Amino acid sequence: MAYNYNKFLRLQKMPTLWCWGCGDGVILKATLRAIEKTGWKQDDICIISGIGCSGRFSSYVDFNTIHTTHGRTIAYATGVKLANPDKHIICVAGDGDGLAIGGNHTIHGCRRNIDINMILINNFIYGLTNSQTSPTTPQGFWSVTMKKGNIDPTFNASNLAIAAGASFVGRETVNDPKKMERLLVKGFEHKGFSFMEILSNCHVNLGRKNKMASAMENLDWIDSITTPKAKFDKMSEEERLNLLPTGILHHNEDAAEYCEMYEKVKQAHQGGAKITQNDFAKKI
Ligand SMILES: Cc1ncc(C[n+]2csc(CCOP(=O)(O)OP(=O)(O)O)c2C)c(N)n1
Repeated sequence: MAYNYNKFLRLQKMPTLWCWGCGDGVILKATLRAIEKTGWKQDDICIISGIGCSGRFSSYVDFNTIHTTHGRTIAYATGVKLANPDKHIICVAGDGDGLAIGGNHTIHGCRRNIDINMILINNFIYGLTNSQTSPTTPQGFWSVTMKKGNIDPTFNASNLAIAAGASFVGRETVNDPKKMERLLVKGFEHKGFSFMEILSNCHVNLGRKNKMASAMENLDWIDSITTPKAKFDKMSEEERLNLLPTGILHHNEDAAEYCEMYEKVKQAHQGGAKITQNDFAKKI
C-alpha cells in the first residue's frame, strides 16, 4: 500500500511552489518516511528551514517549524536545541543558504558538534532567485551571474563538513530515494552534528541553460558525477576527478556532543564537579 504522508503534512499549504519534477518533493517525502522510522513523536520535532525553494520545506510539514532568515538555520537551531536538548532538530538549507550566506553558521555548527540534523539540498544553483552562481555551481556552467561560464572553484560540501568537525557526514541523491531515506535515518539517530548532503535537480534554473532541460537529463547528470563510496575508495586519483562519493562518508560516535558539554558547564556553575580534560576527549 502507498505510504500515507498526510499525517505529517499541512495539506492547506498544498500545492507546493516547487516546479514539476523538482527533487525537493522527493527529499521531503524521504525525510517524512525517515522521521517515522525513528519513532520520534511529532511534537518533539522542530524543522527549521532558511530561504529559497528549499526554504519552503518547513511550511509544508506539520511539526514545530521555523522559517528563518536566509542562511540562519543553524543559529536558530542552536538556540532551540540548547533550550530543549531532548527535542529533535532538523535544519533544511539550500547550497546558497547553507554554504554561501550561511556558510559561517554551518561550519561552526559542525565544529561544536551540536546534536542538529542538517539536510543540505545541493541543487548546484540559487534556485528561487533564478540561477545565480552558488558555492557548488560547477566550473564552466552558465549562471545569470556568470553568463560565459562559472570561474569560481566549487566547494565539496561534505568534505567541508568533515573538516569542520561534523561527527556524521553522508551524501545521497534524489535518484535513489530509498538510499536517501536510509542515510537520513542513520543521521537522525546519530548523537552529534549530522550533515546530510542531498544532490538534487533544478532543471528549470540550472538545467535549461546547461543542456539539461528536463528533470531526467538533470538526474542523469547527477548520476554521472556520483558513485558509491566503496567503489570511489578503490579508484585512482585520476578516476576520482569530478566524482562525488555517496553513502556514509564519516561517522565518529565518540566525539563530545555540545549540549552534553553545556549541561556539564551548567552543573559546574551550580557547584558540581569541575570540567576536566577527559570531558573534551575526542577520538577522531
Ligand atoms: C539576506 C537575504 N539575501 C538575499 C536574499 C535573496 N534570496 C532569496 S532565495 C536566495 C537563494 C536561494 O538559493 P539556495 O539557498 O541555493 O536555495 P534554492 O532556492 O536553490 O533551494 C536568495 C539569494 C534574501 N531573501 N535574503
